[in-house]
Amino acid sequence: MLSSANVPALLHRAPALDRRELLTMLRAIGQGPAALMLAAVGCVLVASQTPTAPGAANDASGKPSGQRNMKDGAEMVWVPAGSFVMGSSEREIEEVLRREPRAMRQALVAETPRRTVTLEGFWVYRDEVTVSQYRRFCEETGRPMPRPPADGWKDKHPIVNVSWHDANAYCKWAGVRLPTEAERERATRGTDARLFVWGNSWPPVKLVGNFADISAKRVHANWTIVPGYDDGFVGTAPVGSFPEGRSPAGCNDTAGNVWEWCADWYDARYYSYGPDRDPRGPEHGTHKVVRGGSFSNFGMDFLRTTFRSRWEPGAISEDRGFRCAWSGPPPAGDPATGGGPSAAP
Ligand SMILES: [Ca+2]
Repeated sequence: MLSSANVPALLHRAPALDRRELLTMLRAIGQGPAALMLAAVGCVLVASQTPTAPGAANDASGKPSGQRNMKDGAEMVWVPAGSFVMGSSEREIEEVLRREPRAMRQALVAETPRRTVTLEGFWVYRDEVTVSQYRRFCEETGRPMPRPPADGWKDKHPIVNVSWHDANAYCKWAGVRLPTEAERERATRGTDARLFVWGNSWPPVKLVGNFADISAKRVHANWTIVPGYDDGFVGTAPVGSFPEGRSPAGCNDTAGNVWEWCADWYDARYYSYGPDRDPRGPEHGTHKVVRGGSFSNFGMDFLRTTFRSRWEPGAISEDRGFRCAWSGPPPAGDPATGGGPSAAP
């Protein structure tokens, strides 16, 4: 059974499901003609686009706790070099299946084996890329804005309906890159192997992100929601609306709001053979990794720090966007580099 996703996030469910299976399931669970139409919209593929925007120089803001990318104004946080626990053990997967019986074992086993991964230090955007930031990219490059979501564009909300190619082109324009899957998990999870970005409690005991909630159910009566949870947003929320849910690294909205594209190709078996140092995904693939869950998700399986999903790189959805990363110099005083050079490039 499908559990943790309402339309359109339902389309993120299960690597093994193709579009026809999803539509069949949608009919089976009675989401109705409107949902089918929305699902069809979510499935639209956009043509592949070759990134052409040149990389741009970054400049430092001088802030000791972070750095601003002057190209798009994004705040970045520094994640120091080191090791963290990535993925889940088989015992942890069994526990998730016990607590969330609607979860799919087939999807969760891709998180195994749990292992210790070591990364170089990196910068990562504190927030998801916003509509206003993406609009500026489009204006400067002549790229068309994506199709707007049902409730229209709102400047401080995350950009959506962007393909992996769109996200990658934005990153090149901004002089940065998409995070690897390992960086994305490290930026969310920290170094204490927590189950959720806010800790280990389920359901959340305070407002920690934008999920399928009581507010959404007032509009979408047939949605399943996080039990007893009301974040106040039906669709996307302005980025950074939930400081209580900020990750140990300092990133906002790493769980919920929108799914986020990662740089890596997806392989369900990758953890069993990928390197333990700076893994970058398989060399080839058909789907790109997406992470984090969205405003449409309600299950503990999807909203954990370790959950892996995927989508074709040309596909767009109203609940999928991205954030960027950067391999720039560390900030002054970074412990891993013994107080290295200033972050100013
Ligand atoms: Ca919500």
